[in-house]
Amino acid sequence: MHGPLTDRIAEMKETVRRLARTMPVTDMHTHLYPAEFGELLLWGVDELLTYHYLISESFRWSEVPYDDFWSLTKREQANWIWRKLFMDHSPISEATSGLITIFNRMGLNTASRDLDEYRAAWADRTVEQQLDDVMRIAKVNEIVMTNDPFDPQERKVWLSGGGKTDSRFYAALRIDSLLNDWPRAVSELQGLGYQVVEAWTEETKDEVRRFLTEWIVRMDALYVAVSLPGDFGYPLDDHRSRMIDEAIVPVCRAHALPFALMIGVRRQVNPLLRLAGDMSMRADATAVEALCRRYPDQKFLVTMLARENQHELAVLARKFRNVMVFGCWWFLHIESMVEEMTRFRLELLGTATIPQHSDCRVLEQLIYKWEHSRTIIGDVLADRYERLYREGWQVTEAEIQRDLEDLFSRNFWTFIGRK
Ligand code: HDL
Ligand code: ZN
Repeated sequence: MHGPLTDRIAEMKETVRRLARTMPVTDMHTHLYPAEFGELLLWGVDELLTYHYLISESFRWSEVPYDDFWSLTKREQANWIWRKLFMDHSPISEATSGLITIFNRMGLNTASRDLDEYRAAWADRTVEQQLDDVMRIAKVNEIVMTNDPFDPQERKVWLSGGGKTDSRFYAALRIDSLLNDWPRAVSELQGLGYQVVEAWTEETKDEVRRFLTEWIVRMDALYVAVSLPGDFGYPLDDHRSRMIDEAIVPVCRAHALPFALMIGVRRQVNPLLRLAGDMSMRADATAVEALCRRYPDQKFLVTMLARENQHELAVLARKFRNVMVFGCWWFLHIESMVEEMTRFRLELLGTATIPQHSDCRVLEQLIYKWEHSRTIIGDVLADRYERLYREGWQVTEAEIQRDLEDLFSRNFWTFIGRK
């Protein structure tokens, strides 16, 4: 590149924007499934409108009893949400504006605002067609699922030998109840034929390790994952620390799998909202610090839910190379937070981070969640390059491509030791 510095910077920024817009993504945490999982894969207009983010936003404009809403059919719920969040008020939140982006990218006439027109446009589409089109538009090549063996619908697919017919999808073994609801986990495990009791006996430890091993192998899981409340502490003289030290970490190490910690949830602060009733809470990063120090050869994928924890988590990743910070999770998956977090993550970690995952629950959300994130991540990266240009250091297009591939895909696969 030659010519005045300002021209070269402008040219670089356009290159970054173009490559960021088209770079294939590995989406390393979602709640999506391939078609063989049937109804577990949510897609279509009414599922998009009854996404739990939109349910909670709708109740801000209504005094109706929660149960009146829950007694409606899904179509009636969708109509109510459409009226509240799109007709009576402008759809400017991340989740509402994202739906308009989806409709527009999928070729629907967003000017008509006609919900039945949108439903009719997709009425004859198959889930396979929608899956192919959405992944193509979103430029998402690989999707990592959230797989819970205690979910009967999900378990049925795996126990019938299924779960791996679509090579675009990968499994992550999710074990929340082992750590957060042990009495329920004991009951579920007993029902699955594992000889466990609530007391942490040697036989129970062996059986939990057997459960983890069998499901890691059955799913070919890329990592083991758990969400934890903000008051998660480690090490403590408690069930969680014993489960982590004597079952989860030993099995993860035996299979060279990362353990993904998603910390800072306060579940069901408003149970009347059901899935929409969870809240964020500040967490204690020293728990992650203690785990990394105790297990330097165990890899930890870590994301936290409170904004207040983000900077210290990025600093922690500078101290422990067995931590990989990932994503702008849940309430942080809004453009202002993605920008803020991506900026100080790149300033503290360079490109050694996984800046985003989608956390999608409904298929078509891949389109807006990744379009918004790509743009922001690209623009922040371009700003970092601009600083170099002003010091006489020019990046080549190949180097921009490499850095974006690291951020959008390669860092994940390298960290988990695959590819
Ligand atoms: O626990 C999780 O994996 C969270 O992502 C929850 O599923 C949450 O309800 C969600 O959908 N966040 O986007
Ligand atoms: Zn999630």
